Amino acid sequence: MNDFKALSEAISKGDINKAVAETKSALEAGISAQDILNQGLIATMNEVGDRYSKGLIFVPQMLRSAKTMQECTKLLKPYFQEGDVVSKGQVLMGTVRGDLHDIGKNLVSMMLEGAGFTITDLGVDVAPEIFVEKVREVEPDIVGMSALLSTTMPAMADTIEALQKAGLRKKVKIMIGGAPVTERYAQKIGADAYGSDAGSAVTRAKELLGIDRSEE
Ligand code: B1M
Repeated sequence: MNDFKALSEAISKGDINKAVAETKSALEAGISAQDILNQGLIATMNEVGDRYSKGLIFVPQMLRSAKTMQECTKLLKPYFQEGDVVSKGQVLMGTVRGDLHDIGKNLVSMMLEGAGFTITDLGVDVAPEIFVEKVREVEPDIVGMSALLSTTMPAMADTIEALQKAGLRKKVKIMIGGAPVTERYAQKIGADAYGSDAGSAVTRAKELLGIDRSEE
């Protein structure tokens, strides 16, 4: 187990320069990008969330920590590249209506891109009708939806319904994820897959498109 105390403190305080320097030195020390991500960055954001729940910090601090984490994540991106590969498939990605959380979505997009998928990122607060419009335009293989609030999860079901009404549902596979989302919820709303984290999102995406290891 690596010690990410200094990195963790810098993210908690929202000290971007220090956090970026710590991430760089961890990489230089040969610590894997995966460990930095899981044990350093994500673990700290979970702690930040806990402190927010307890009323110890407020939204501006949470936002500052989030920005700091995003800057650190950028440094890890090259380490998640699987090499030059022909696109494995087109993924249309967005955080659903009413939801502004994008760190998880960006991470999932980054890992999918690294694994050879082409990403069209619609950003945050994406209304069902925008998903529909973009599915027509981009013709993706997979629609990926992220939600971090229990109050915005229903927008995933609304989006699936909108795609159904537009006659597009059968043309795409749908994958959902985000902290409050579960496998059960995915089944309930008729999504094709649930990704619990960025790594499993890549595995699920490959499964959805029938890409097995021998084809990689
Ligand atoms: Co918000 N927030 N937040 N927040 N925030 C949570 C989610 C919360 C759990 C904090 C808490 O109370 N403990 C809580 C939600 C409670 C609930 O509904 N269950 C909460 C709240 C209440 C709020 C506000 C309502 C606060 C307020 O204003 N009073 C507000 C809502 C704004 C809105 O969206 N309309 C709000 C605002 C914010 C900030 C803007 C300040 C900031 C977001 C900044 C940003 O994203 N650019 C923020 C943050 C940072 C958090 C926490 C601390 C961290 C989220 C995060 O980035 N985690 C969060 C607490 C927590 O989650 N522990 C919290 C790291 C990230 C890598 O993980 O996003 O889970 P995650 O993504 C993972 C997996 O979930 C999965 O893979 C990712 C990588 O492993 N995954 C997918 C995600 N999407 C996927 C899609 C897939 C597959 C897998 O397929 C397509």
